[in-house]
Amino acid sequence: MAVERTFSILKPDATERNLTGAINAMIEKAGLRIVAQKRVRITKPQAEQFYGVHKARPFFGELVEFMTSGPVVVQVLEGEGAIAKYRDVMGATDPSKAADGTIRKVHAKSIGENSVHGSDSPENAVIEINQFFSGNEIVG
Ligand code: FUP
Repeated sequence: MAVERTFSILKPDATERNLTGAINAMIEKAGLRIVAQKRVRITKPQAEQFYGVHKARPFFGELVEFMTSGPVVVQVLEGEGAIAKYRDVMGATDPSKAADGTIRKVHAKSIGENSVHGSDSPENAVIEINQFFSGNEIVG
């Protein structure tokens, strides 16, 4: 399987509960390498752009409000099949449906405050990484 990069966000509910290290340990234990990472505040326009695909959904306003409510940690993860692998490590969007041992099962509070984001395709991984990182910030 090819070495890939995927984009990750540790969301405000995770940073608020001081879970950056605990979640990073789960990421690294799964064999993914954190090749870029920074703690930032996402602006409203950035959140609206990032989640543009969900613009018409009833939860869009709440989602943007939540993602701008506190610090996040944006990351680039690298590894074999990193995109699918990180989706497995994250678990289902709704933590009550997430498999045991996944980040969302262990840490997420609800379907909205679900601790982590991970890209869902190679195309979106490139778009999302480029929204938050310049090339020289990624060190593999
Ligand atoms: P995921 O790829 O697992 O992050 O899930 P989606 O792309 O379907 O949804 C993106 C975010 O929208 C979720 F992380 C949380 C939010 N969301 C809700 O708040 N309610 C929903 O019913 C679905 C998604």
